[in-house]
Amino acid sequence: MGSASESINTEVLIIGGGFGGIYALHQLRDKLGLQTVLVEAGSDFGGVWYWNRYPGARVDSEAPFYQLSVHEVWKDWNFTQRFPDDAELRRYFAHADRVLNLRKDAVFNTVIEGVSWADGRWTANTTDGRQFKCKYLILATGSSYKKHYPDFPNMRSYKGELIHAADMPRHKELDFKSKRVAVIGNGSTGLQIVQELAREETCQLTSYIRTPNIAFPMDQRVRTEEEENAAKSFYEALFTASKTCKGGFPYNQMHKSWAECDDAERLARLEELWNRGGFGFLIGNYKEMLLDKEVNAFIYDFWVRRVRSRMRDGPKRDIVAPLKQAQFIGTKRPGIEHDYYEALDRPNVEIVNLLETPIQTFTEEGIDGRQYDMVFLATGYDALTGSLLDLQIRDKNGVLLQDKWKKGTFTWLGLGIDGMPNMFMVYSPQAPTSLSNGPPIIEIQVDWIRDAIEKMQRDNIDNIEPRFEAADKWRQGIQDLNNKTLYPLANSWYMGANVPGKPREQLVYLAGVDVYNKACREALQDWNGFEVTYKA
Ligand code: NA7
Repeated sequence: MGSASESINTEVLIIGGGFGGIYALHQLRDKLGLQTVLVEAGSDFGGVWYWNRYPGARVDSEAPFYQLSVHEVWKDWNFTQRFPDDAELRRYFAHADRVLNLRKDAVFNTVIEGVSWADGRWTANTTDGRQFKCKYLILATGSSYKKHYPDFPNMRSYKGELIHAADMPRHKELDFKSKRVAVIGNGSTGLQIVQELAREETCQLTSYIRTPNIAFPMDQRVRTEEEENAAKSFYEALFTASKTCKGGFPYNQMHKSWAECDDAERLARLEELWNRGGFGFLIGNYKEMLLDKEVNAFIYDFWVRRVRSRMRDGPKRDIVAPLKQAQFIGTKRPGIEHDYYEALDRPNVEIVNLLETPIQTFTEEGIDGRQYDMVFLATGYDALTGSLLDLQIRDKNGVLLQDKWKKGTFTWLGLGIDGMPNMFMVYSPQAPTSLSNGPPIIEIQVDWIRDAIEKMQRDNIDNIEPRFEAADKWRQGIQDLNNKTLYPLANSWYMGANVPGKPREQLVYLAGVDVYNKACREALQDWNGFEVTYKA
């Protein structure tokens, strides 16, 4: 649907076609019966899985928890790997689209730029001159949409293939045989690219590393159809547990504190978590890990010994797994790896330690005198807030969001912004978002939005709008809790520290999915923190 120069009126406009957008479309259209339109910049659904097609791309959150809890969707869908790859996730989105009949209300290849509110309606302009008008606006623009391109000198003079990992060519296969490839960055993305490309022995790979990734083992394995079908009997319990625990995954909890255990018990528990693989090592670990430097050092020591035992090349080992702890484990987003450390160890892989030799300049042929056929920028995103600011959205007084948030991010419950009536965010800053599991936290937020709109309609309410005082308090609560943890000590994107000029603040709600859900639900009871306007 949709063609140039038209203006589309709808009750609900959703921006973004990832998990947040499709779940919101399903809930608001199919459960509330509202006229709903979803716009998406890409040519299909999938969100990050539409854009991320780099070699080795794979989700770090495991099946079966990384999916929507919508029965019609999960009953006939089986993931084939514990950590599905990008192509399988796109097939999942296509399945959800078919089952829920989503596409008929979606407009693809549509980038919104310029959003404003007047006379009780939002207007969203597209970059190609179209217009959407709505009463309820839902921003499901994702945490990792706006790509971060560091300002490396002369980068644009490079004549080879310069590819941000989220911008892989979609219509041609890249051939890595006998190619000289540089990968800059080793967050989750750089790790996966290096891990994958290192397998191609004729590919000469150079990994540029500034902060080593403290990655945890994946323990990847095939999920058979029998296993999936057997697990389906318990899916609902698992989905519910994901929403009622702290971390968004139904992992076992550590029932003893660090102080209650001796070293032998601590090591045994670490070993157990390590061997199971996945985020359990972070989420099911001692909570003191992210609170106490000594506990963190103990766990780092456990980590570094395991990782070093997998590498033979001494200098490489000292760069990626130094015996002397240089960062607190878990305070930057850990990668989840399969054979990353073995990959780095291979003779076709070289590491440039950017702490010792930072990039001086790109040239036409490569970087600092080295020649490359391809350079991957695995340099991340202007995470959590970048995609919202890019909308060029103004509040009811005409103030741009970037001006409102110049000194810091202010939301009420991570769901709304003062001065922006009937506007709701999904997978947003100041919610558990990146320290949780995507689908359950998205469902918690969208279910809230659905219930809020239903209550508005039932109670004859025209507009709800967060109060700034509530947002200010919400932000302060997040920063206060953050200051009791080790998170502020890392230059992470959780802290907004990866993008020059971005305010340094904790962007993720840290108290847990369970507490977050409770706070949101309480506010819904009496509209606490909202200005409410009833219909005349
Ligand atoms: P991340 O996690 O932001 O990682 C970006 C990487 O790029 C990281 O290693 C950075 O090093 C490096 N980087 C960024 N800017 C520079 C400059 N200027 N110089 C050198 N190195 C740089 O992004 P990902 O795409 O890996 O992951 C994003 C999320 O997607 C991930 O967390 C999951 O949620 C999925 P640094 O650590 O800043 O020293």
